[in-house]
Amino acid sequence: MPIGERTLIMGILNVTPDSFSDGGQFVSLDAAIAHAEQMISEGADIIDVGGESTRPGGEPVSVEEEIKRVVPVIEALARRTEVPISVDTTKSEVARVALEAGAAIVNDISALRFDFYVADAVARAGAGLVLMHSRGTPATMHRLPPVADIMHEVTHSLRASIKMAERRGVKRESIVIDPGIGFGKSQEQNLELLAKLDQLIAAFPGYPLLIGASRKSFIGRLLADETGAPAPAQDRLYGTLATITTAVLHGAHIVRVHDVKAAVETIRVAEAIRENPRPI
Ligand code: 9MG
Repeated sequence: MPIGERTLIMGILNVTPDSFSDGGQFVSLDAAIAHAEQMISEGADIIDVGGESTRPGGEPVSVEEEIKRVVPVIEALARRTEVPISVDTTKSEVARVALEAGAAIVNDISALRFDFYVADAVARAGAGLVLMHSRGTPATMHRLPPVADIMHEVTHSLRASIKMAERRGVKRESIVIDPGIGFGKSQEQNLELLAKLDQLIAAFPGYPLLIGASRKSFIGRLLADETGAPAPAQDRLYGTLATITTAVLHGAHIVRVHDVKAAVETIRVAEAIRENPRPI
């Protein structure tokens, strides 16, 4: 993939009945394929297929159920498109079957904490691996007390995950890191991570960085109405575009988004500003 030449876009395809911002919309195979094709036509570079909700409070699903949700979608997409498909899973059995079905990347929101055999499946397939920082599990992360120093926590934890991945045979150039915006972080810590992305990138030379802030709750809280009620997920697009601009200006390599067309346009403008030969 042309990592570093331009900011790549990972389009989100949730095939879950309960995802936080588009739950249930793309559960049928036809609807999922149509949505993926729409995102590809708008400029998605990767399609991320997830069969288990990772929203705060989300309940786990069985290996069998997750495979039943993601594999038919991955098989159908792999037949139709050259665009790389990633599978959003923390389970080695799901990763293995998804890679056989045509996925090229595993997006692990536990960064191997839940099941380090994910790394073996990735290494065997010569696939890519996204290591995302998180704390606890999706069911518990919103109840955890915040850590004192989030930059230290994310850096330390991702270093351990990278070491584990490489020890189990994943090539250094196949790994992407991700600070996991919204996963076991306080409101201030989500903002701090975004504001200090350049420091995070500098701490991991040679590892591309992915940011996923699309429609997340911290944006809803920033855009709360006069009663204090957070903005609903469908009203978080402009807030999301601010996070994409920030990510591009700080040098992120990949953004994970729901709204591909809006992200493409935002990235074009932000990159032009970043590449301006005459900075003010
Ligand atoms: C599955 N998923 C939900 N949020 C995510 C994020 O921020 N990054 C990655 N890599 N995956 C995510």
